[in-house]
Amino acid sequence: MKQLFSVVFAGACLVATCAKAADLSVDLRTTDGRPVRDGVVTIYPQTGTWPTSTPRLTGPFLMRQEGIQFHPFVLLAPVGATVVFPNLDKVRHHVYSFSAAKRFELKLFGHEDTRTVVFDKAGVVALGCNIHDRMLAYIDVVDTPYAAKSDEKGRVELKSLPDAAVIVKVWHPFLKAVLQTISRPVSLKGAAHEVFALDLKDPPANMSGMGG
Ligand SMILES: [Cu+2]
Repeated sequence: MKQLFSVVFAGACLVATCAKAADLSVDLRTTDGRPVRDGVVTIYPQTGTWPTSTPRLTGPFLMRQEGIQFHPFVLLAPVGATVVFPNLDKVRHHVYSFSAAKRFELKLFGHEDTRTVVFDKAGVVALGCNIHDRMLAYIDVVDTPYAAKSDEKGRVELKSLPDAAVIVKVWHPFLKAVLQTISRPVSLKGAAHEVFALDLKDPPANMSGMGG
């Protein structure tokens, strides 16, 4: 979907719409008003593409294994990022993904051992471990420089965005929606604030918790 978007609208960003001036804060809530952490907000132009931009998401990008869990539960990374997978446990892990955006496996590796994987395609990569079924985490590989993850208060802050008509997308692994994503058009100018109510399904029963 994101790829299609880029191809269809591959073109110039009008200079007038690309002046950087807007700040956007987004609050992610459950339908009964509780804050939702680990949601990812991405911003795309309604028409055209962002000009060739400096990626704002800077590494290192780490998905560590500690306490028989992945940390963080959701990692945000730009297309092309090299993600490091350090094992801080005394047991071995066998990390894999069957997701279309990146299929890979890191065969058994042990304590204080590290592997790296390059994520070269946008999309969500669900991670598991062949040894420990309850280990679950996600890497959201994004193709926009304007992206951020919600904190424990459900808050996302994006500074110095272009003044432009944009699509604000929200992804959360447990969102009941196609591709676990909902979106809304927003006209950015100056300071803007948006609230999204997310209808979430329950996490898998055997999940070992959402590591920070
Ligand atoms: Cu494991």
